[in-house]
Order: sequence, then C-alpha cells, then structure tokens
Amino acid sequence: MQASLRKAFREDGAVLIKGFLTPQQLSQCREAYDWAVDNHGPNAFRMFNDTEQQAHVDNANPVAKDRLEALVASLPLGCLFADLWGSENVWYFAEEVFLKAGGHGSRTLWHQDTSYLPWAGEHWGNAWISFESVPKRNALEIVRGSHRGPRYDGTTFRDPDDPTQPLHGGAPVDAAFPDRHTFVFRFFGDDATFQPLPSDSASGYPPQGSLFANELAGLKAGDPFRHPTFRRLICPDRGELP
Ligand SMILES: O=C(O)CCC(=O)C(=O)O
Repeated sequence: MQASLRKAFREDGAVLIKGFLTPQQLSQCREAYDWAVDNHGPNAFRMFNDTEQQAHVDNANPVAKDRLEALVASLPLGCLFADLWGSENVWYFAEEVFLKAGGHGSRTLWHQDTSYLPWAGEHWGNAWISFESVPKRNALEIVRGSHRGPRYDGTTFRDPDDPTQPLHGGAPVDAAFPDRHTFVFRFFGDDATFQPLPSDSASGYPPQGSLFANELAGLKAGDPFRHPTFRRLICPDRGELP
C-alpha cells in the first residue's frame, strides 16, 4: 500500500478505493444485502418516516450477524483497514444498511458516528459500498479532517429539512439517480477505546451508545474497545492473529 493512501486516510478521514472487491465478492455482498433488507432486525428504522423522503436504515442486525461475519471474514476489507491504520489486529464491528428508492430519498443528515456510538481512538473505519455507480451529486459527503475536530452532540436524524448538524452526510437520491442500495461494514483496530457519550446529551443517546449496549455495559472511559461479540479477522499474509 502506498504511504500517501495511509496519510490521506489519517489526515482526511476518508479515501476512495476503486475496484477493490472482485465482481464475485460484490455479488456476494449484494446477495447478503438483499437478504438483510428482507430480514431486517430490531434496530431497523424508517429514516424520515411518513415523508416522501423516507428511507430504510438498519444497523447491527443480530439475525444477520453470523451470515455477515462469515461474509466479511472472506473479504479483504478488514485487512485493508489494518493496513491503512498500521494496526496489528482488526475486528469487525457490524453493518449498516441504507436503501433509498424512488428518487425522493433525502440526504442523510450531517453527522458523526462518534455522536451516537462510544468510539474513540485512531482505528475506526467504515467501508461504504454502494451497488450502483453513484454520480458525484449523489455521493456521500465528508467534512475533510472532521474526525480530528470536536465531537458534536447530534444528530437526531429526524428533520430532513434541517441538515445542518455535523458532520458527514449527503448521498440523496433524485429523479436522475432514483435508487441507491448501500452496505456499510464497520471495523476497528488496536487503537480503539470506549468513550461514553455525554450524560447531558440533547440528542438523547445513552452513554453506551445506540448499539451493543449490553455488551459494552462493563467498559469504562478509556478502556480498550473489546468484547467477544466482535469477531477478530485474520489477514492471510500475517497468519492467524493472536
Ligand atoms: O449512505 C448514507 O446515506 C449514509 C452513510 C453513513 O452515514 C455511514 O456510512 O455512516
């Protein structure tokens, strides 16, 4: 891997990597995505419910866990992150599912994942995989370097007409690009710690965040972010990780 890619990821917080998965791997992901949409879990919700802009979103579906862990273990994504971070180990956190259809799905509001999940440290990453070829005006948007700035108390994901809350978002659909099916696989590495969310949060997330609250209940601020529920991945050229 080129040092410039690691530097861009570290400093900007995002990189675009084209053609990384084979057509066969992509079709395995698409099959799993379609299954996950048809078999949504308890964290699924309709973003902007009852509006024309509503979209399907799911997160960390326990019913899909075994299936997706097996899929992710067969893909090179986790090891890509380990390489980008320079981490010895990499764990799979969970998936996100986004389905915007019919040409009306709003932007996803500007947000930081660290506002609703208790994540700190340098080794966190989301692989954002859309199955369509996404035009620039419909692309995910990131505020460059914002992962190094303040962590904001938001967003609530409630008002499609107020997308001003920080800090990554975008990716609407419209008449020219009506449907988007996106799978996100999330990973963390050695430098991942537990950082509880503020107890006086106006957006109302609990200190453990909105996912895996029971698993994370025993962690204190600054503890390594670890729990047996998160599967450690194996990178072939490094052998089995300890
Ligand atoms: O695809 C989207 O609309 C939003 C993606 C996102 O928020 C994420 O990957 O964390």
